[in-house]
Amino acid sequence: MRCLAPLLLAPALIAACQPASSPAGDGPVLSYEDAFIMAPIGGRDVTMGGIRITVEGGDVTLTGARSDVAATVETHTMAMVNDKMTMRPVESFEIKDGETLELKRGGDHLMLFGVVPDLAAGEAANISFTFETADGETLTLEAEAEVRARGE
Ligand SMILES: [Cu+2]
Repeated sequence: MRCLAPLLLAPALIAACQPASSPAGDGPVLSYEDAFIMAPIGGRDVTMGGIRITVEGGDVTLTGARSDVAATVETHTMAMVNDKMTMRPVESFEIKDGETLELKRGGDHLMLFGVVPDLAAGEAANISFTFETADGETLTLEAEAEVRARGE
């Protein structure tokens, strides 16, 4: 948790810790937009979500995600199998310096399992992403996701 030290020394630096970044400003800096989770339909406890994550200042690898509203969050990709689009879990996604990883419906996406039963459109939910930098450091990105209804 590299944000803690400067945060304790100088409260003014709190802003520098959001989004996740190295304290000294060197190393990769992550930002995000359009984080969402689809409201589960028909009482199901499985749904998908998405986000756009951009990195500046170095390559990172997205190695995991979790949320308070789901038991587990997986990263999935889509692939053609026997002429059918199917999805499968992937261990990680690499994001090159200056590039944006887009997780969305119909492409690479987030899959949430064991979703809390009362999650409804219009609510907000957290998604916490874990990254590894090229020199083996761990970064986290705390995203606030909008819960969306089908068709939005
Ligand atoms: Cu999936």
